Amino acid sequence: MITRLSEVWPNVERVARGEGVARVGASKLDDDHNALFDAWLDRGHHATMQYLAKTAAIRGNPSARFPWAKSAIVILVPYSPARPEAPEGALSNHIARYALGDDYHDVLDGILRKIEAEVAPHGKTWRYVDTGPLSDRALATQAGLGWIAKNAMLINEQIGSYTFIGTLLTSLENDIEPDAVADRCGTCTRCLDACPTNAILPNRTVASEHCISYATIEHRGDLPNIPLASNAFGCDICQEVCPWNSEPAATHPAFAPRDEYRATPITDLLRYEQADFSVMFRKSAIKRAKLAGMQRNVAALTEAESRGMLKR
Ligand code: B12
Repeated sequence: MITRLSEVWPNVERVARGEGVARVGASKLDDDHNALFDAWLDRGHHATMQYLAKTAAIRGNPSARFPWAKSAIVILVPYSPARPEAPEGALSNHIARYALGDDYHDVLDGILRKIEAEVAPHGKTWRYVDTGPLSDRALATQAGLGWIAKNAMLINEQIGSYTFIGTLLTSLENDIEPDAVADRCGTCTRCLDACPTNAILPNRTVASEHCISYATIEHRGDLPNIPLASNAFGCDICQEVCPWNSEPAATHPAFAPRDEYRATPITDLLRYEQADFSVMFRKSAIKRAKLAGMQRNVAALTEAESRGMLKR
C-alpha cells in the first residue's frame, strides 16, 4: 500500500513535465507565516475582498476542512513574460501579462487533474488554483520553489515570478525534501521604488486598497483615487522592474498572448455590449472584472489620455 508521496513522485514529475509545468515540489499544509495574514486582515489590507476574511480560520488550519490532508503538491506554470508587439492603444498593451492568454484557473486545474490521476488511486486529493482558503505562495515557498520577495511575489531563482501556482492537497505523507531556497532580494528596492501608489508594504505584503491590480480587477463601483499608470486590467510594474525576471521560462502554450487583444483598440470596449464582452473574453481571466469594470477602467484611461495614458 502506498502511503508516502515519494512513492508516486517519479510519476508526478513525469506528468508535470509533460504538461508544461516548470517546477513541482511538495509542502506541508500549514503556512509558517500565517500570522502575517491575520495582521494583514486586521489592518484592512484586503479592502473589499471579504471572501479572504470569511475563510481566515480555515486558511490558518487547513485540516479543519480536510482532516485527511497531509501534504500539498505545488506546481509553477509560466505565463508570457512579455507583451506582444502591438499598435499604440491596443488592448494587449494595457492588460497584465497573466491575462494575455487563457484563464489560468481552467488551465492549471486541467494539469492538476492529470497529476491527481497518479495520486488518487492511493488516497484522497483536492485541487486548488487560487480557489480556496490557502496561501498558494506560502505552500510554494515551503515546497522549495522560490522565495517570498519584497514585492510579495513568489520568485524562483531560475525562472523569476511570471508563474502561476497550483496546488493539489493529498492524504499521502510528505516525505519529499524541499530544495533549500535563499532570499535573493538583497538590498534591491526597485519594486518598492517603482510602485506608483506605494502599495507594497515593508513586510512583503501588499496594501490592496492602494494596489492598481486590486482597483482594476477586484474593486466594484467607482475607482479608488489612485493613478492607473496605463493599466486597464491588473498591473505588472513591481514585476517588470525585478532583475530576477530577466531570464523567464518558456510560456506555457495556453498562455500565449491572444492575437485579438493586439488587434483590438482598447477604446472599442467602451462600445461593447455584454455579448461582445463574453465573446472577446471567453475563457479569459479578464471576465473577473466584468463589462462594467472594464468600461470604467478604460474610461478612466481615456480621460487621462491628455496625460499620455494610452500612449503605449
Ligand atoms: C488576494 C490576491 C490578490 C490581491 C492581494 C495581493 C497580495 N499581495 O496580497 C490583489 C488583487 C492585489 C492581487 C494582485 C496580484 N496577484 Co494575486 N492573489 C491573491 C490570492 C487570491 C490571495 C493572496 C493573499 O492571501 N494575500 C494576502 C497575503 C498576506 O498573503 P500571501 O500573498 O499568500 O502571502 C503569504 C506568504 O507570502 C507567506 N509567507 C510564506 N513564507 C514567507 C516568508 C517570508 C520571509 C515572508 C515575508 C512571507 C512568507 O506569508 C503571507 C501570509 O500567509 C492569491 C491566491 C491564493 N489563494 O493564495 C493570488 C496570487 C497571489 N496572485 C497572483 C498574481 C499572479 C497576482 C498579480 C501578479 C496579478 C497582476 N498582474 O495584476 C498581482 C501581484 C500583486 C503583488 N505584488 O502581490 C499569483 C502569484 C504567483 C506568484 N508567482 O507569486 C497567486 C498566487 C495566484 C496563483 N494561484 O497563481 N492578488
